[in-house]
Amino acid sequence: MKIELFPSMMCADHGRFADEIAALESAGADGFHIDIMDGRFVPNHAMSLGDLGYFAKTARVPLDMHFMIERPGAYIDPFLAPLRPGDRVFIHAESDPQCAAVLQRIASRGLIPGIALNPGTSVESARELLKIAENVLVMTVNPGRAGQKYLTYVDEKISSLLALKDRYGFGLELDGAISADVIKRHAPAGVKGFVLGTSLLFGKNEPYGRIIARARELCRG
Ligand code: S6P
Ligand code: MG
Repeated sequence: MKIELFPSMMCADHGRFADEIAALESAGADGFHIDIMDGRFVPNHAMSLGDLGYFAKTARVPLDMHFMIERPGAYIDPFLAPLRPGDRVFIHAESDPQCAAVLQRIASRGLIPGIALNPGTSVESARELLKIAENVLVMTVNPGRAGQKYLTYVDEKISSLLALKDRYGFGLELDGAISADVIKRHAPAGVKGFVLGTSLLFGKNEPYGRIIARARELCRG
């Protein structure tokens, strides 16, 4: 199975987005992971609506939008407006009492609806949403910051989701402290997408192309 690799652009050089986009696209990135935070759902802010507009205009690959905001049903619309058909949108299952309706609204705009699950959120509590989400983003760190440690207790949830993915028809993506070892363990089991941040891709003094090619190699062995 071909894996999909999404550089997390909150970890990129914010003063050189044009160069970063060009370098990562020619390195073979499958899309750009854009973290939107509201300072309430998580105690931090990451990328802005302006950044998102720039990526939507400039990137040739899909955007992989991760909304860590409270009540996306009330606040997400201005962020959906600049997106292109086929861009992927994740809202957190914990963030809105009407997640199903928000996912439906996302899909009605030609965007790909997905749910994100915090490390402390069970599969059971989000079971119905699995039927309408096309992708599930499993947080392997508590959301809000880059550079944290991988939470190994989430592995059990990843296994449970892998067992359900064909029945409900969703793809699995992991976000948080994704290293070569994490890809090597989870890709052969059926995890398709990986968000690459400081653990594997950024700040390594090595060309992005070489790192991305090596990550793909891990799954061929
Ligand atoms: C975290 C955010 C993530 C991070 C990513 C960074 O709240 O959702 O997308 O940007 O985890 O990667 P790393 O390797 O620094 O953890
Ligand atoms: Mg993220």
